[in-house]
Amino acid sequence: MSKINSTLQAAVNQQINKEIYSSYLYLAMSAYCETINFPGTAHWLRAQSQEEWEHAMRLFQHMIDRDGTIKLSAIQEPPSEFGTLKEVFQKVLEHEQTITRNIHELYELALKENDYPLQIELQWFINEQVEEEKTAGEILEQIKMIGDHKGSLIMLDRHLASR
Ligand code: OFO
Repeated sequence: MSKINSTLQAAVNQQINKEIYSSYLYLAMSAYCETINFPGTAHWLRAQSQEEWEHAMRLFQHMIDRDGTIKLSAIQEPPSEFGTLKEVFQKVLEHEQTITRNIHELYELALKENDYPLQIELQWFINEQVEEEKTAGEILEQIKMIGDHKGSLIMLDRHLASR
C-alpha cells in the first residue's frame, strides 16, 4: 500500500486526537451520570467511550499500515458537569455532529490528495457517523417525550443499561 503523505498524516493524527477526546468526553459523562443516579445511562456512555477508543485505534492502525508517523498530542480536559439527562444527550448529539463535520473535512482532503486507501477507510467512518447521530437523536427525542415523568426516565435508564 502506498505511503500516506505528510499533509494527510497531520490530519489523521488530529482526528486520532479527536476520537480519543470523544472517548474521554463520554467517560466524563458516564461518571457524571453515576452521580445523578442514572447507572444505565452511565453504562451506555461507558460503552460509547470504548467505541470511540476503537475509532482512534482504527485510524492509528491505518497510519501504521501506510507507513505514517503517529504523533500523539495532549488530550483536552472534558467538562465534569453536564446538567440534566436531556442536556447530556443534547451534548452527545452536538458532539457527534461536530465529529461528522471533521470526518467529512478529512474525506475532502483525502479526495484532494488523491489518497484512495484513506478514502475507503473514511467511508466506514462516514457510515458510522450516520449511525451515531441517529442513535443519539433517538434517545434525545425519547427524553423530550418523557418530559419530567420520573418513572419513565427510570425505565429509559434501565433500557440503556442493556447495551
Ligand atoms: Fe467516533 O464516532 Fe462518535 O465521535
